[in-house]
Amino acid sequence: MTAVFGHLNPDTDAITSALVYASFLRRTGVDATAYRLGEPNLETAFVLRGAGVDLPPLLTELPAGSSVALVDHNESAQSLPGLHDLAVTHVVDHHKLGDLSTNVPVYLRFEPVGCTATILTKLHREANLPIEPTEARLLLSAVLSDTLHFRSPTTTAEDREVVAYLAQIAGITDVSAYAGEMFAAKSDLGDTPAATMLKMDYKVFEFGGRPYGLGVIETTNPAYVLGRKAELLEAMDAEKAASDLAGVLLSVVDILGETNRTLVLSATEERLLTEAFGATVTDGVADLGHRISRKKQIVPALEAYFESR
Ligand SMILES: [Mn+2]
Repeated sequence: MTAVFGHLNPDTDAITSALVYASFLRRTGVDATAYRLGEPNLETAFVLRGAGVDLPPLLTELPAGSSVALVDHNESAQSLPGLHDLAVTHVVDHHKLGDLSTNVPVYLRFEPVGCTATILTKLHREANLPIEPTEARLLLSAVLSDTLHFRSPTTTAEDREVVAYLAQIAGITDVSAYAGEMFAAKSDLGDTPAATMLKMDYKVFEFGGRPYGLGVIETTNPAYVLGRKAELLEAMDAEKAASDLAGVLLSVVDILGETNRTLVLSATEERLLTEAFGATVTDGVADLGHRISRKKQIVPALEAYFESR
Protein backbone atom coordinates (compact mmCIF):
# COMPACT_ATOMS: atom_id res chain seq x y z
CA MET A 1 0.00 0.00 0.00
CA THR A 2 1.15 3.52 -0.81
CA ALA A 3 0.24 6.25 1.66
CA VAL A 4 -0.54 9.57 -0.06
CA PHE A 5 -0.30 12.77 1.96
CA GLY A 6 0.36 16.51 1.84
CA HIS A 7 2.40 18.59 4.26
CA LEU A 8 2.16 19.04 8.03
CA ASN A 9 -0.29 21.74 9.20
CA PRO A 10 -2.30 20.91 6.10
CA ASP A 11 -4.16 23.46 3.99
CA THR A 12 -6.95 22.79 1.51
CA ASP A 13 -4.51 21.83 -1.28
CA ALA A 14 -2.59 19.42 0.98
CA ILE A 15 -5.74 17.52 1.95
CA THR A 16 -7.76 17.60 -1.27
CA SER A 17 -4.72 16.77 -3.41
CA ALA A 18 -4.00 13.74 -1.22
CA LEU A 19 -7.61 12.56 -1.67
CA VAL A 20 -7.67 13.10 -5.43
CA TYR A 21 -4.17 11.78 -6.13
CA ALA A 22 -4.84 8.62 -4.10
CA SER A 23 -7.97 8.09 -6.18
CA PHE A 24 -6.01 8.79 -9.39
CA LEU A 25 -3.32 6.28 -8.42
CA ARG A 26 -5.94 3.63 -7.64
CA ARG A 27 -7.48 4.20 -11.07
CA THR A 28 -4.05 3.59 -12.60
CA GLY A 29 -3.54 0.34 -10.68
CA VAL A 30 -1.62 1.53 -7.61
CA ASP A 31 -2.96 0.47 -4.18
CA ALA A 32 -3.06 3.94 -2.61
CA THR A 33 -4.74 5.50 0.43
CA ALA A 34 -5.02 9.20 1.31
CA TYR A 35 -3.98 10.54 4.71
CA ARG A 36 -3.50 13.91 6.38
CA LEU A 37 -0.64 14.93 8.66
CA GLY A 38 -2.70 17.25 10.87
CA GLU A 39 -6.05 18.81 11.58
CA PRO A 40 -7.88 20.64 8.78
CA ASN A 41 -8.27 24.42 8.91
CA LEU A 42 -11.72 26.02 8.88
CA GLU A 43 -11.66 26.55 5.11
CA THR A 44 -10.78 22.90 4.43
CA ALA A 45 -13.53 21.70 6.76
CA PHE A 46 -15.98 23.94 4.86
CA VAL A 47 -14.83 22.57 1.49
CA LEU A 48 -15.10 18.92 2.52
CA ARG A 49 -18.51 19.51 4.12
CA GLY A 50 -19.78 21.17 0.94
CA ALA A 51 -18.44 18.32 -1.19
CA GLY A 52 -19.83 15.65 1.15
CA VAL A 53 -16.39 14.10 1.51
CA ASP A 54 -14.91 12.67 4.72
CA LEU A 55 -11.56 13.80 6.06
CA PRO A 56 -8.78 11.36 5.26
CA PRO A 57 -7.39 9.62 8.37
CA LEU A 58 -4.60 11.20 10.41
CA LEU A 59 -1.14 9.71 9.93
CA THR A 60 1.59 10.26 12.53
CA GLU A 61 4.16 7.58 11.69
CA LEU A 62 4.96 4.75 9.31
CA PRO A 63 7.41 1.85 9.59
CA ALA A 64 10.75 2.39 7.80
CA GLY A 65 10.60 1.28 4.18
CA SER A 66 6.88 2.03 3.71
CA SER A 67 5.85 3.37 0.29
CA VAL A 68 4.67 6.97 0.25
CA ALA A 69 3.49 9.45 -2.37
CA LEU A 70 3.97 13.12 -1.48
CA VAL A 71 1.69 15.87 -2.71
CA ASP A 72 2.03 19.63 -2.18
CA HIS A 73 5.45 19.36 -0.47
CA ASN A 74 8.81 17.66 -0.79
CA GLU A 75 10.90 18.89 2.15
CA SER A 76 11.42 16.52 5.09
CA ALA A 77 10.86 19.31 7.64
CA GLN A 78 7.29 19.66 6.32
CA SER A 79 6.59 15.94 6.08
CA LEU A 80 6.07 12.79 8.12
CA PRO A 81 8.88 12.30 10.67
CA GLY A 82 11.49 9.85 9.37
CA LEU A 83 10.79 10.62 5.70
CA HIS A 84 14.38 9.75 4.72
CA ASP A 85 13.74 6.14 5.81
CA LEU A 86 10.56 5.79 3.75
CA ALA A 87 10.30 4.71 0.11
CA VAL A 88 9.12 7.82 -1.74
CA THR A 89 7.57 6.50 -4.97
CA HIS A 90 5.76 9.62 -6.23
CA VAL A 91 5.95 13.39 -5.71
CA VAL A 92 3.52 15.88 -7.26
CA ASP A 93 4.36 19.38 -6.13
CA HIS A 94 4.53 23.07 -6.99
CA HIS A 95 7.13 24.19 -4.43
CA LYS A 96 10.86 24.66 -4.63
CA LEU A 97 12.86 21.47 -4.44
CA GLY A 98 14.22 21.01 -0.93
CA ASP A 99 16.15 18.14 0.61
CA LEU A 100 14.24 15.42 -1.24
CA SER A 101 16.13 12.18 -1.74
CA THR A 102 14.79 8.75 -2.60
CA ASN A 103 16.00 5.18 -2.23
CA VAL A 104 13.76 3.80 -4.99
CA PRO A 105 13.04 4.94 -8.57
CA VAL A 106 10.51 7.73 -8.29
CA TYR A 107 7.78 9.44 -10.31
CA LEU A 108 8.32 13.20 -10.04
CA ARG A 109 6.01 15.91 -11.34
CA PHE A 110 6.93 19.46 -10.40
CA GLU A 111 5.47 22.51 -12.08
CA PRO A 112 5.70 26.19 -11.09
CA VAL A 113 1.94 26.69 -11.05
CA GLY A 114 -0.29 28.10 -8.32
CA CYS A 115 -1.54 24.84 -6.89
CA THR A 116 -0.90 21.08 -6.78
CA ALA A 117 -4.53 20.61 -7.87
CA THR A 118 -3.72 22.32 -11.17
CA ILE A 119 -1.07 19.67 -11.86
CA LEU A 120 -3.48 16.88 -10.80
CA THR A 121 -6.10 18.19 -13.22
CA LYS A 122 -3.51 18.05 -16.00
CA LEU A 123 -2.56 14.47 -15.00
CA HIS A 124 -6.18 13.38 -15.43
CA ARG A 125 -6.47 15.08 -18.80
CA GLU A 126 -3.20 13.59 -20.01
CA ALA A 127 -4.34 10.11 -18.93
CA ASN A 128 -7.81 10.64 -20.45
CA LEU A 129 -9.36 9.91 -17.07
CA PRO A 130 -12.61 11.84 -16.49
CA ILE A 131 -12.78 13.90 -13.30
CA GLU A 132 -15.91 13.24 -11.22
CA PRO A 133 -17.96 16.29 -10.08
CA THR A 134 -17.02 15.80 -6.43
CA GLU A 135 -13.32 15.62 -7.23
CA ALA A 136 -13.63 18.61 -9.54
CA ARG A 137 -15.10 20.56 -6.62
CA LEU A 138 -12.19 19.53 -4.38
CA LEU A 139 -9.58 20.46 -6.99
CA LEU A 140 -11.25 23.77 -7.82
CA SER A 141 -11.40 24.64 -4.11
CA ALA A 142 -7.68 23.96 -3.75
CA VAL A 143 -6.79 26.26 -6.66
CA LEU A 144 -8.99 29.05 -5.30
CA SER A 145 -7.42 28.56 -1.86
CA ASP A 146 -3.76 28.48 -2.93
CA THR A 147 -4.10 31.39 -5.36
CA LEU A 148 -6.48 33.39 -3.12
CA HIS A 149 -8.80 33.33 -6.13
CA PHE A 150 -6.04 34.51 -8.51
CA ARG A 151 -4.85 37.36 -6.25
CA SER A 152 -1.56 35.66 -5.39
CA PRO A 153 1.43 36.35 -7.69
CA THR A 154 1.87 32.57 -7.85
CA THR A 155 -1.21 32.42 -10.11
CA THR A 156 -0.60 31.23 -13.68
CA ALA A 157 -2.76 31.16 -16.80
CA GLU A 158 -3.06 27.40 -16.29
CA ASP A 159 -4.60 27.88 -12.84
CA ARG A 160 -7.25 30.17 -14.32
CA GLU A 161 -7.95 27.80 -17.18
CA VAL A 162 -8.21 24.80 -14.83
CA VAL A 163 -10.70 26.61 -12.57
CA ALA A 164 -12.95 27.39 -15.54
CA TYR A 165 -12.73 23.76 -16.66
CA LEU A 166 -13.42 22.32 -13.19
CA ALA A 167 -16.26 24.74 -12.42
CA GLN A 168 -18.21 23.33 -15.37
CA ILE A 169 -17.74 19.75 -14.18
CA ALA A 170 -18.52 20.62 -10.55
CA GLY A 171 -21.57 22.67 -11.54
CA ILE A 172 -20.33 25.77 -9.72
CA THR A 173 -21.79 28.66 -11.70
CA ASP A 174 -20.58 31.56 -9.52
CA VAL A 175 -16.93 30.91 -8.72
CA SER A 176 -16.42 34.32 -7.08
CA ALA A 177 -19.30 33.74 -4.68
CA TYR A 178 -17.97 30.30 -3.82
CA ALA A 179 -14.46 31.66 -3.22
CA GLY A 180 -15.97 34.34 -0.98
CA GLU A 181 -17.71 31.66 1.09
CA MET A 182 -14.45 29.73 1.42
CA PHE A 183 -12.53 32.80 2.62
CA ALA A 184 -15.31 33.75 5.04
CA ALA A 185 -15.21 30.23 6.51
CA LYS A 186 -11.44 30.47 6.87
CA SER A 187 -11.73 33.85 8.62
CA ASP A 188 -14.38 32.74 11.10
CA LEU A 189 -11.80 32.11 13.83
CA GLY A 190 -14.14 32.66 16.79
CA ASP A 191 -12.33 31.58 19.94
CA THR A 192 -9.66 29.52 18.15
CA PRO A 193 -6.67 29.42 20.55
CA ALA A 194 -3.70 31.56 19.51
CA ALA A 195 -1.40 28.52 19.39
CA THR A 196 -3.78 26.88 16.89
CA MET A 197 -3.96 30.07 14.81
CA LEU A 198 -0.14 30.16 14.60
CA LYS A 199 -0.02 26.59 13.27
CA MET A 200 -2.94 26.76 10.83
CA ASP A 201 -0.66 27.58 7.90
CA TYR A 202 2.82 27.16 9.25
CA LYS A 203 6.03 25.76 7.80
CA VAL A 204 9.62 25.46 8.99
CA PHE A 205 12.39 26.50 6.59
CA GLU A 206 16.18 26.48 6.98
CA PHE A 207 17.97 29.77 6.33
CA GLY A 208 21.70 30.10 6.93
CA GLY A 209 21.63 26.56 8.33
CA ARG A 210 19.12 27.40 11.06
CA PRO A 211 15.38 26.68 11.33
CA TYR A 212 12.78 29.45 11.11
CA GLY A 213 9.04 29.05 11.57
CA LEU A 214 6.95 30.97 9.04
CA GLY A 215 3.24 31.20 9.77
CA VAL A 216 0.59 32.88 7.64
CA ILE A 217 -2.97 33.74 8.59
CA GLU A 218 -4.97 34.55 5.46
CA THR A 219 -8.12 36.37 6.45
CA THR A 220 -10.81 38.73 5.29
CA ASN A 221 -10.79 40.21 8.81
CA PRO A 222 -7.20 41.25 9.64
CA ALA A 223 -8.40 43.60 12.40
CA TYR A 224 -9.68 40.62 14.37
CA VAL A 225 -6.37 38.76 14.08
CA LEU A 226 -4.25 41.83 14.89
CA GLY A 227 -6.52 42.43 17.87
CA ARG A 228 -5.17 39.19 19.30
CA LYS A 229 -1.54 40.23 18.82
CA ALA A 230 -0.48 39.78 22.46
CA GLU A 231 -1.75 36.18 22.60
CA LEU A 232 -0.23 35.37 19.22
CA LEU A 233 3.17 36.73 20.27
CA GLU A 234 3.01 34.53 23.37
CA ALA A 235 2.25 31.50 21.21
CA MET A 236 5.12 32.40 18.85
CA ASP A 237 7.52 32.77 21.76
CA ALA A 238 6.48 29.38 23.19
CA GLU A 239 6.90 27.69 19.79
CA LYS A 240 10.31 29.27 19.25
CA ALA A 241 11.54 27.87 22.56
CA ALA A 242 9.83 24.47 22.27
CA SER A 243 11.17 23.78 18.75
CA ASP A 244 14.52 25.53 19.26
CA LEU A 245 13.96 27.88 16.32
CA ALA A 246 16.19 30.79 15.32
CA GLY A 247 13.13 32.92 14.63
CA VAL A 248 9.37 32.88 14.14
CA LEU A 249 7.41 35.12 11.77
CA LEU A 250 3.63 35.29 11.62
CA SER A 251 2.16 37.15 8.65
CA VAL A 252 -1.41 38.41 8.73
CA VAL A 253 -2.47 38.49 5.08
CA ASP A 254 -5.53 40.53 4.20
CA ILE A 255 -7.00 38.48 1.33
CA LEU A 256 -9.22 41.26 -0.02
CA GLY A 257 -6.83 44.20 0.57
CA GLU A 258 -3.84 42.08 -0.56
CA THR A 259 -1.54 43.30 2.22
CA ASN A 260 0.83 41.59 4.65
CA ARG A 261 1.42 42.74 8.20
CA THR A 262 3.85 40.54 10.10
CA LEU A 263 4.04 40.27 13.89
CA VAL A 264 7.49 41.06 15.27
CA LEU A 265 8.46 38.71 18.09
CA SER A 266 11.86 40.07 19.15
CA ALA A 267 14.84 42.16 18.06
CA THR A 268 16.09 39.17 16.00
CA GLU A 269 12.98 39.07 13.85
CA GLU A 270 12.81 42.86 13.66
CA ARG A 271 16.31 42.99 12.23
CA LEU A 272 15.45 40.25 9.73
CA LEU A 273 12.28 42.02 8.57
CA THR A 274 13.85 45.44 8.25
CA GLU A 275 17.01 44.19 6.51
CA ALA A 276 15.52 41.52 4.22
CA PHE A 277 12.37 43.43 3.24
CA GLY A 278 13.13 47.04 4.14
CA ALA A 279 9.98 46.85 6.25
CA THR A 280 8.97 49.58 8.67
CA VAL A 281 7.91 48.41 12.11
CA THR A 282 5.16 50.13 14.07
CA ASP A 283 3.82 48.88 17.39
CA GLY A 284 5.41 45.45 16.94
CA VAL A 285 3.95 44.98 13.47
CA ALA A 286 6.07 45.05 10.30
CA ASP A 287 4.48 46.36 7.11
CA LEU A 288 5.45 43.96 4.30
CA GLY A 289 3.29 45.74 1.74
CA HIS A 290 1.75 43.51 -0.90
CA ARG A 291 3.94 40.47 -0.26
CA ILE A 292 1.05 38.02 0.18
CA SER A 293 2.80 34.86 -1.05
CA ARG A 294 5.14 33.09 1.40
CA LYS A 295 6.38 30.86 -1.42
CA LYS A 296 7.10 33.55 -3.95
CA GLN A 297 7.68 36.74 -1.95
CA ILE A 298 8.81 35.79 1.56
CA VAL A 299 10.95 32.65 1.34
CA PRO A 300 13.05 33.74 -1.69
CA ALA A 301 13.76 37.13 -0.09
CA LEU A 302 14.91 35.46 3.12
CA GLU A 303 17.08 33.01 1.17
CA ALA A 304 18.68 35.86 -0.75
CA TYR A 305 19.23 37.79 2.47
CA PHE A 306 20.99 34.91 4.22
CA GLU A 307 23.08 34.08 1.15
CA SER A 308 24.31 37.66 0.94
CA ARG A 309 25.53 37.73 4.52
MN1 LIG B 1 -0.31 23.99 -2.51
